Amino acid sequence: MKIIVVGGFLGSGKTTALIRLGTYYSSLGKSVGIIVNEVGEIGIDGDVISQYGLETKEITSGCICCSLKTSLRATLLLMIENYHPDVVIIESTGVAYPGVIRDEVMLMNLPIDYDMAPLLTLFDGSRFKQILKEIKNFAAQQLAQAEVIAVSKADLVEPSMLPIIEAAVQQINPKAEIITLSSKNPESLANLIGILERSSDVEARLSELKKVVADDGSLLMAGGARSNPNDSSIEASGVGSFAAEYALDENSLKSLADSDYEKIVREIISLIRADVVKKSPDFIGHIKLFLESGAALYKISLTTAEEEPTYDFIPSANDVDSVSPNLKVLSAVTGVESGVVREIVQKAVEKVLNEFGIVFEI
Ligand SMILES: Nc1nc2c(ncn2[C@@H]2O[C@H](COP(=O)(O)OP(=O)(O)OP(=O)(O)O)[C@@H](O)[C@H]2O)c(=O)[nH]1
Ligand SMILES: [Mg+2]
Repeated sequence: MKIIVVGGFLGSGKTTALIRLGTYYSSLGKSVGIIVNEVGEIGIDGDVISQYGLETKEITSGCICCSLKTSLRATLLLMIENYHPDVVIIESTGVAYPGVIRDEVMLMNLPIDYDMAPLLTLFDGSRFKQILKEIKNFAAQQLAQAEVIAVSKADLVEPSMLPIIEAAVQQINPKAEIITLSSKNPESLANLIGILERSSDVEARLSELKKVVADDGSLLMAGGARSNPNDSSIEASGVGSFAAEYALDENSLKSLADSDYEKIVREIISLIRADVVKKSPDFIGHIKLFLESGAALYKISLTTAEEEPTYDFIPSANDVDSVSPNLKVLSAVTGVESGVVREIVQKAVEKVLNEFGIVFEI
């Protein structure tokens, strides 16, 4: 079994990359299990990944590098027992220290032989300036343990900027191998796949870790240096977040045209953005909405204050009658407290659903 841990700040392209990786390994006849951790109580990525026919387990309501280490172990063991995956891909939250997750997996004494792929951390090249401005120290912490750093969304980066970004990232972590990645460029994915074929030296890392493991078996902090064991990566990131799921009444959807669904998600995200910008003008993070009408999925996502939202329409892979229409919203942004994010999101969703005459329950 091969284990791949994918980290990187909110919205850096982790889910997009792992869907492509998972689909590639499946095409080779390998069974692929994906574990995705999201910081809110409601997860969206698990639903998205499942649409691609990949076996997915979600861990929500916290971060698997902080409070949810035991959930990760339980989920991984269950997946191994029930599904016998050849490849397991673990997506950390955007506010996790991915190195801690990799180390925790190594310390689990898994009852199966496994190879650990080099620790992969994505760094969003298209948000280079915003990352430096908003979360420089936190991003550096995330990158500190990476063995491979993929400068992601390379298609959105001015070609002359790429070497500058690569050099800056290399300075943060001189040991890491730096590559570029773009969902629009199959060659960059092939390169990544080649690199993930390699294995980390688990024994060597374990003997390093033995020096810094606390009595209860958990790591003391990202990077294994001694520090406050209660350090939370979520707090360190300065990100406020809120996630909610709204059940939508089927009858009230009947009068909608297909094109209304796109309007709904676009309007909600633009209202949320407008209010977040008032509090945090240069925010970065990930605001994502996922509306499931039964027949189709409408996904929209925003990762900075100024960008155009990315909208996707995905025909539903599920049986139409088995799905209850719902809307999931996950907002995690810098510079706004979670309670305020909650107010902003609830206000925006309720306004737009009411406008379209949709009866809902939270
Ligand atoms: N142009 C471009 N867009 C990308 C690329 N990779 C991801 N995106 C877009 O960036 C947004 C965030 O991508 P995700 O894959 O959801 O990012 P993530 O890191 O999983 O986000 P969280 O799990 O919320 O932290 C989505 O709108 C993607 O479509 C890329 O290589 N190029
Ligand atoms: Mg994701």
